[in-house]
Amino acid sequence: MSYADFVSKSLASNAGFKAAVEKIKSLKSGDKVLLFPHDDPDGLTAGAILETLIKSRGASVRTVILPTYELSAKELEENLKGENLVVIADKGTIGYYDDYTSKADILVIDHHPPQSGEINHATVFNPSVKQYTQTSTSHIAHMIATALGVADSKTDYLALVGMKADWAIEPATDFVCEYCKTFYAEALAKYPALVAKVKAAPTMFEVKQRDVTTLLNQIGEFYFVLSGGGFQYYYEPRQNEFAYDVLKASAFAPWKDFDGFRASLSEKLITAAIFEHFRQDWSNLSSLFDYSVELGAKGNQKIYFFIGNDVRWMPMAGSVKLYDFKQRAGGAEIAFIMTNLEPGGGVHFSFRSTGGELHLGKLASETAEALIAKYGNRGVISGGGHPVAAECKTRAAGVPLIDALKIFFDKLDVVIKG
Ligand SMILES: [Mn+2]
Repeated sequence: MSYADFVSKSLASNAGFKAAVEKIKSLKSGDKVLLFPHDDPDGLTAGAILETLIKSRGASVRTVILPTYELSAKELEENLKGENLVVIADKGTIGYYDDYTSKADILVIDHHPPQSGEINHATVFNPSVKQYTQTSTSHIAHMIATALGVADSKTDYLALVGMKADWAIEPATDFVCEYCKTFYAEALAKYPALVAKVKAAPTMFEVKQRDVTTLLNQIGEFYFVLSGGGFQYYYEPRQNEFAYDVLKASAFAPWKDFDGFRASLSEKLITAAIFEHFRQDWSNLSSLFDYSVELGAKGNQKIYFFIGNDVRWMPMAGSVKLYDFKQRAGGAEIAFIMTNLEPGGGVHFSFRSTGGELHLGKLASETAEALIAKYGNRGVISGGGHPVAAECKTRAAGVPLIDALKIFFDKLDVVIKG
């Protein structure tokens, strides 16, 4: 099947897709749109594609990039200035977004599994509403661009960067999620230099092997670092907005290598400084994780624990370190629980495993629920994820570290023994 066929088949079978396309199509000159993309690379690339689409209809668009995942009612109210349409991209498919339809027309473009109830009034294009579908919001935005006939090499490139950063594709190991297959097969033929395997320093995406990478992985890591990765790991203030501007200003070219890509950027000096700072922090992390302790086991799975203060890039570096632990443990499955006390006092638990009995997403969401039961602040405190990768954060909810640890270890104890 060609990608064009995949898009027309999806248009016929997914009412949300069709409605999203109609909504964008109905925009005309004079219409005003407010766009909220998530501040990670997938959200930013999806945002850049959606901006292009909206402008192609003659409407104007204002993009607001917030350092949060869920869009709160307060954030919407503070930013809404009479726009007719609000587009929420890669910021979850969340039941209470329906309440926002009393303020404006709401269009949700997303790929995360829905949470906190159903959306019945807002328009939603998210293939995961029916059943969990691995993809990225950049790919969803690209499907809309294709349906509207405005996809080009820049939108292709943006979609690929978002797909890579959200793990929907792993060109260095030839993994492609089912939903992205037709798009990727054509991109592979069109942009061979982006996805060719090269011998270079492994990026944060080289988790399962460390021998080869690709230019797309390098660019994905670059924007991950520049944006703060949705974790606000900043070296400069408001780096997420800066990353979005650099991304939009960067014209796509068939770069030969990473140096060629970096030489094409609009902000060479600042982006280079940020990236070098990251490189230093990253190289320190692997040895820092050597101070982790083995806490216990769940079946055949060994559980490692780390705690630190202001440890940037902890979840990504932890994903890489896992395989180091696994090797040292003679190939046993590993769960790695990392804890970071963030600069503002928030506690961040990050969970990664190579597989095994512990369901990390459940552990993260149960920890979050226990924290919310005591401290309220639902949405500020949040937690959840997949069986092998999950996060739990207290952010500005004022949870003392010692309490967060007590609540977490109670849960872990129950889960291990349970
Ligand atoms: Mn995403």
